[in-house]
Amino acid sequence: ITEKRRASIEVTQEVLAYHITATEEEVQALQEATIPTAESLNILDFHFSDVGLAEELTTQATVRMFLDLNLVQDFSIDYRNLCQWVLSVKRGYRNNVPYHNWSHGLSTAQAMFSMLMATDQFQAIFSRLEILALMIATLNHDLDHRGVSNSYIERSHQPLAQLYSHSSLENHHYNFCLFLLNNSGSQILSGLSKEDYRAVLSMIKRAILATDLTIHVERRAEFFSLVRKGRVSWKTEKQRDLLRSMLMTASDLCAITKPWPEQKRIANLVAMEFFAQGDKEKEEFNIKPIDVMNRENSTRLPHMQVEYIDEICHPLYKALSGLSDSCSPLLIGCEKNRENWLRLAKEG
Ligand code: 5BB
Ligand code: ZN
Repeated sequence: ITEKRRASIEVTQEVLAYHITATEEEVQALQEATIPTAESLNILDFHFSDVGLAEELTTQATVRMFLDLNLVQDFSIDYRNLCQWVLSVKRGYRNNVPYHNWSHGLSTAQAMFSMLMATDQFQAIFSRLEILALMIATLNHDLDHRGVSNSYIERSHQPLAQLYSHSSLENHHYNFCLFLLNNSGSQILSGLSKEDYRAVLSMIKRAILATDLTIHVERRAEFFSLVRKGRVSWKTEKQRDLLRSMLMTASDLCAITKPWPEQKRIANLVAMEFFAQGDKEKEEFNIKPIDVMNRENSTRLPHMQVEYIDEICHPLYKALSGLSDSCSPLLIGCEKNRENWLRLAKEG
């Protein structure tokens, strides 16, 4: 290892730890706060939105999910470490990114929480360790997102693209997640046996990598066919891994299931992020961006949302509802939004 390389690793780690570590006052405030109930935070509701939720309540809501799923008790999670870890995860998201920010991390974890709490079914299928993995994975799945796609990262020859041949971003989100779990004062997994620790990390990694939409589209057919057959036992690790992956994407894409005003608001944030990438592509590579990222196509947004629903969202929520009735509000929300986007697309 060269001196230059050592300097780079050492400085980078120090600076990152500095930026993601919450102040003592922040940690203490969260640790001493009376955490509101799930009902009062509305986190059991599939229609949850963090609009108008005070910043402190977003971290408190996260702590509430870990408490109500009994994760703090079952895995002897040190409460102070949990508070510092949650504050670090929040800091790990970039707030200058319109869509892939802390709000999206929180809403993805909340969607997972509401699915797990809506029925005994998932909690009967999954072990305690799997539930822990799913909650950590959803909350962390887009850490340090820069608002650009894997394809952009590859084409701009960023260091991240040289490290991984595919899913560059998702690999980075997982690495960032691992960094936070190991950071001094936020080691929420220190109560686990060596064996459980290795198992939970491996599940978190697979769950975060599963949020790459390209991977989802490759794997979903197997899930759809299992659900169609019915009466799956979910006993084999392969089946369980597939179900965990599908629940990750269902949580990730939950914006499409929200009440219309919220869906419209979030779609506009996604469009802002896509168009900003398109602008950068025009400027840096002097190319015409793909349709979804080309600002000149902004009037086609309703049409693109209908396509997005038909190709990606609807099949997934349909299959999930087939598996568990408790997920049908997600499907209904998605269908209502399709009608609204279709109406706008026709109005032109
Ligand atoms: C999605 C996959 N992508 C590589 C090409 C475009 N498609 S799409 O045709 O299904 C599409 C999805 C087109 C437009 C879209 O939004 C226009 C505002 C969307 C879309 N995607 N709409 C949404 O409301 C949401 Br939420 C999403 C998911 C965004 C996360 C995907 C990030 C991957 C980076 C490219
Ligand atoms: Zn996401």
